Amino acid sequence: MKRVYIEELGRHVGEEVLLQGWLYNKRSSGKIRFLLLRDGTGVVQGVMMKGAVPEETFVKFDDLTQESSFALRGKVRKEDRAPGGFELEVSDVTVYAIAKEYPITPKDHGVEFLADRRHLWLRSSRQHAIMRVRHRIIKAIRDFFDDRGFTLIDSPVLTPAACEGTSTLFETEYFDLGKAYLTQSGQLYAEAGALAFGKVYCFGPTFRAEKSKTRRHLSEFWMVEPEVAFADLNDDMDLAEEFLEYIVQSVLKDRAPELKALERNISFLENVKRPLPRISYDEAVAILQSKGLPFEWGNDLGGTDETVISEQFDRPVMVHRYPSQVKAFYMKRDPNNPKVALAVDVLAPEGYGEIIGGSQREDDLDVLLERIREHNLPQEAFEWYLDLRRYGTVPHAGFGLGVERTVAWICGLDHVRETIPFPRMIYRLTP
Ligand code: NSS
Repeated sequence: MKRVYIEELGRHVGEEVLLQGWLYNKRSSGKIRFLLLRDGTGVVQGVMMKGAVPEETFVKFDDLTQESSFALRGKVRKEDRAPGGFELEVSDVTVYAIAKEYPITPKDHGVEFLADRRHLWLRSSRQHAIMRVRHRIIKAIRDFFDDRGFTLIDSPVLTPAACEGTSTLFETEYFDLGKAYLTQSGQLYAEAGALAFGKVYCFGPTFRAEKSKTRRHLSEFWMVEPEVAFADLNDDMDLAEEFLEYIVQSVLKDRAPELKALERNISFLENVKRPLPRISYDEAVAILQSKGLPFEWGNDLGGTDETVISEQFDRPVMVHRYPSQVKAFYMKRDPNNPKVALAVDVLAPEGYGEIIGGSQREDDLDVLLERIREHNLPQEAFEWYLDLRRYGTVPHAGFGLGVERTVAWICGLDHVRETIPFPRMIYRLTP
């Protein structure tokens, strides 16, 4: 007999099939028993009628507890009233393992209770919907760059130096070579890649020893970082807006049922079309001050500031040219105003905050050396990076998109902890 998945049932109407999975729920009414089986692709109800199946099959209903593993054989029937549109007329039940009393019941649990049981929580339909959106976002990310001639150049996780400031570095002993750090960003290596291959991206886990307990911060998160040679800040913003449009439209096209299950209001997502608004940091400051916030030029935008700015727009907004004093050492200063860096942050609407950070890079050897000194970074560790300016330096630019913040925004979640299978945060390392 053919083993099929629930999502394929539409192609097997009238056929006898085998479904394998876990008990999602069960109910009975009179002489009818319903077994709800989930198999990771959906949930379907198996229907057994007393007398229509052998008695020993019929009583297996009583043994099955929530999350017990079992198989159903039976005929697929179209049934508009059933969840998913199909049901199974059961002819046989095979029990694999009866589950002990399952800790996650349909009643409401606290989020810490669920987070401690993340390995089981992932089985819930809500987590299922989120992970399927996450997967689709990641596929869109890869497709976008692969289809546009970018080469994937993965950067190392163990690195000899900081990329995004020294205050959030995780460190470890590295044999006889001293300290190694978990990468905060693959950018510096992506720059080497761009000067070798023209257009590249790296995509992997990145680490920040963030002391902040906000709904936007993880200590381990996934970041995709394109880097392009012969590109300036405007090219970078063009790429970022095309990229965001592509991601959001791909999810809208292929994950509508999941967004519906998450009760996501998709009107904001439907607006994510080019061109995205671009405002300078100076204009952002003016917005904040006009709203009565005591914001002073020169500070970085905080979470609340980002929320207030993004609320002025119906789609993501790009804020460019930040004061260089709050930005990383590698960013090029604006030749027309050296107080600001050629940087851009993209803020998601509805208060989701920064999802992309990028910039045009400093391509002049002497200026870069000066920045490394100003930031008190160890020059030896950056010699290889400085070589990129010694040998055929060119204007180049790139950005990093955080996957988890993007998932939170697209799914409409109020915390990044649900956007990654096993979140790592200041107060959570398990499961
Ligand atoms: O620090 S970033 O703003 N920029 C970089 O790391 C650059 N080196 C990227 C580049 O130009 N190649 O981080 C980029 C994005 C940011 O917009 C967030 O979406 C995400 O990475 N990010 C985070 N997500 C979750 N948790 C934390 N702690 C976090 N930090 C950054």
